[in-house]
Amino acid sequence: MKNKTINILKKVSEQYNSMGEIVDYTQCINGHINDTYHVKVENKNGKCEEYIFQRINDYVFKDPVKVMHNIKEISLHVRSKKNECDCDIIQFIDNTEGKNYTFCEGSFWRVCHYIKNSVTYETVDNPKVLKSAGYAFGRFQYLLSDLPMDKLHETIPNFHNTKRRLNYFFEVVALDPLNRANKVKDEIKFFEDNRSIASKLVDMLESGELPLRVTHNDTKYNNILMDKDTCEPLCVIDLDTVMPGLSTYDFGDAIRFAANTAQEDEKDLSRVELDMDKYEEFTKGFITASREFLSKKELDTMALGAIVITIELASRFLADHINGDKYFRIHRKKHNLDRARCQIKLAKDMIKKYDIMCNIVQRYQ
Ligand code: GN1
Ligand code: MG
Repeated sequence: MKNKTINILKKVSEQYNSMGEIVDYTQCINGHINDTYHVKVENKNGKCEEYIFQRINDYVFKDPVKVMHNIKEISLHVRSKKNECDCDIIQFIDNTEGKNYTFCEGSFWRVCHYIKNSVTYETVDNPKVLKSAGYAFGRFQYLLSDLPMDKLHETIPNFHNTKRRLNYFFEVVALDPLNRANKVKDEIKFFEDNRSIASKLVDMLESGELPLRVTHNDTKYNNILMDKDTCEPLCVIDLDTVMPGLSTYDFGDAIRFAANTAQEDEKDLSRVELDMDKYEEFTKGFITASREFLSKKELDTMALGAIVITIELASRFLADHINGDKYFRIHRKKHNLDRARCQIKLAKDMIKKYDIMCNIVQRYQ
């Protein structure tokens, strides 16, 4: 396996000008979709350089060229506003053909410099560091708020169409190809009970109460590279799903991940709840960065966004479990079921805390 991987990485590196010799690599395992490698290269002068090589998952992204087109548009737009950026966004290197991706051995690859002194976190220990993460994601939306939407492709159609996600979930339950739905009846009931809350934001979009904006759509805390020493955001990464979406979902997804007291796949559900200090710090940062350009309705639905996206992701994890784990990479048996249960527990806790969540958003408007 190791040999096969290194050979492919070498072939990819040959498509980049004077990249030098690969001397070492490690696989990064925190993403659920693409394959990511931290690669060390020795250049002609004997100096070590570090890169990130990523194979795009084409089961999930049916048209990687469109994904990379979007990323180019976004990078150009954000870079043209350099003076307004406190936090960078990831830039991929052009290959010898001048493209920001490379086709090699049947897959699409992309390469970027490894950002020195950067780190990503799966959980947050210190609530205070969340304010700057909130600011970074809010600012990201602000910077893209004047990028014409028709410049971007929809890389995964209906990605956060929660209504369709739930319809699909119930179709999978009905098909139950591996006889797994039978064993998760309580979990399925949760989606029956909460189907109407989960549909609310899509209804508001359809009725014109909420606008589409260019949004990130995958605002996990580990999609910001943080400075190892200062814990300040350095760079927003994972731009694959940047496309038209609801601002509220970006806020909500970040809360779902970063304000959970436990990790996304925690098995001990007694450890899973919404940490209100973390919630408040993130909210402070996000709303400060975005209140100028978001509508009152959008701000008023932020807390609901956290509930809706948590239910949505829970349904995606459980559908994938029932379907045989085809979409999200798993690292243990029943991993997607553990993830789904954790998100259900978190969503239930958010529903209990909904009024307090709304009050906090109100405070920073
Ligand atoms: C996936 O690959 P990663 O971990 O950045 C998924 C997100 C989910 C997330 C849950 C394209 O993101 O939608 O919220 O897992 N990305 C895609 O951790 O489906
Ligand atoms: Mg992602």
